[in-house]
Amino acid sequence: MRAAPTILHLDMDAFFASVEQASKPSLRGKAVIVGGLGPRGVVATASYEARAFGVHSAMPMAQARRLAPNAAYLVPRFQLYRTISEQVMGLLRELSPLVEPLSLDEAFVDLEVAGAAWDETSARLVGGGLRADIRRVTGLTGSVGLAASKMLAKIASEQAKPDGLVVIEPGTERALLAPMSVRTLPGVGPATGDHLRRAGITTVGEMAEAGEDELVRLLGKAHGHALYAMALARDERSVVAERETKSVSVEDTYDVDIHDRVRVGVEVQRLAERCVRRLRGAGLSGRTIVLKVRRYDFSTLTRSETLRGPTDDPAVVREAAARLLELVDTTGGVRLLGVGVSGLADYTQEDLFAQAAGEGDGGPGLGEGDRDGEGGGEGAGAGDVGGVVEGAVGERRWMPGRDVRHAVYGHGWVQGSGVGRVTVRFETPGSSPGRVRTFLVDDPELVEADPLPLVAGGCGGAGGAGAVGGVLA
Ligand code: TTP
Ligand code: MG
Ligand code: MG
Repeated sequence: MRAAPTILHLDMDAFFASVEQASKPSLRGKAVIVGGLGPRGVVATASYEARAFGVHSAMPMAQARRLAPNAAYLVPRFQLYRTISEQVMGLLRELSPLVEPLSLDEAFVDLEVAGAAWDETSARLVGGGLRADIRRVTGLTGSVGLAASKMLAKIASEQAKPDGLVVIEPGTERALLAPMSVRTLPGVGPATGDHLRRAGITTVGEMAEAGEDELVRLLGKAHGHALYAMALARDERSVVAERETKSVSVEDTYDVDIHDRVRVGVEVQRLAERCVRRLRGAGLSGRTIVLKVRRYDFSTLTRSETLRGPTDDPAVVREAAARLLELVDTTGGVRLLGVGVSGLADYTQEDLFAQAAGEGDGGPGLGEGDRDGEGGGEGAGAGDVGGVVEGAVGERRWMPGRDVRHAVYGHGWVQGSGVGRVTVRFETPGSSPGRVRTFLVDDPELVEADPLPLVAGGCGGAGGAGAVGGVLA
């Protein structure tokens, strides 16, 4: 392992929610929750203000609404997140050719390879400069971890959150890891974590003490060996520059073959959920769902199903995986299960509208989120957003959070809609918090618009459309 903390890990703070707060001045400092707003929707992320209520990623939206009823609930604007992600990744590539993106908001950078940093002092300078550049170019904050390995750099950025920088000095890694939960280590998921806990091992220090033989006995040869090295802070994985992702998949090997068909079904559902989380984390969707099953005798088979269009809907992937499982004989036991999605696509505007429309069907009752009259005086500025217009055939749907333009009032965003009305808050990234006005949903003066760049003069408009001028108050 190298002697200097020259592996950098960057992760943007509350990424989707921070973009929404930067776009919408009235939401700054407020609880903001981004995700699917339909009946089966889940939270993509929550602003730090919303996390104080216990809301977090992957939580069912209905539960979030109970915990934080006054938060702003918004649908994601992937196109804009992707544009900002590209700006951030561009800044990382200015530091080094070795940049390994892990998702839209996260990447490893090897600072040593291009001579950007060689010791702690130079690494700190680069990390601090990067954070300043990210703020200047995107208006957002990201947290930076610096260490001598990928594992520790990622732990460091987690410790730095939000809006910070942490360096783990080489030589201090083991002492730092010792009291941490085994779940901190890459490769220790809930199942392995439970397994270790039943053996009385809950911290990394206890893992190291247990010794390699014991871990191999508990977890199998490959896994036990690898995790023992991680527990000793030995992580030699190098930063691998971006490759084109062909598929996203997750799999689990079971220490004891699973015979119970119900349990196999539950595991497949769990893997489908995890796979979708990873897919969404990378800002992707995909058309082909793949199920992989390795049986007790090591025979391995895959079954796949191709959908009409790309999806990143956990329910759709779960259902497809369940159908595929029906095609597989699992008597005799299962050693490994995997769920993958291939045929990857970037989100397109069309997908999002299709998704939004789908979420409206059978969604919140008519009138939810309706707000009569103007709500400009309300402190939180984030009251009853949510709700989808479900009026007459052909009526337009206005999803909370989407950009709109009004012929008279300019650029704004949909705050809520229902019973034939839509409320719009007129503000832009550079303006002060704006006023809310209510219109009929079919008001001809109101049209959908592209997002505006977060930073004046930036090139951040999504879809290459950029800013349409003349709306900055
Ligand atoms: P994260 O980096 O995991 O989370 P975050 O940036 O929102 O917050 P933190 O400050 O803790 O890093 O994920 C990046 C984005 O990916 C997140 O803003 C939304 C999306 N995402 C999902 O859509 N679903 C998920 O389950 C997770 C974890 C993230
Ligand atoms: Mg993040
Ligand atoms: Mg992340």
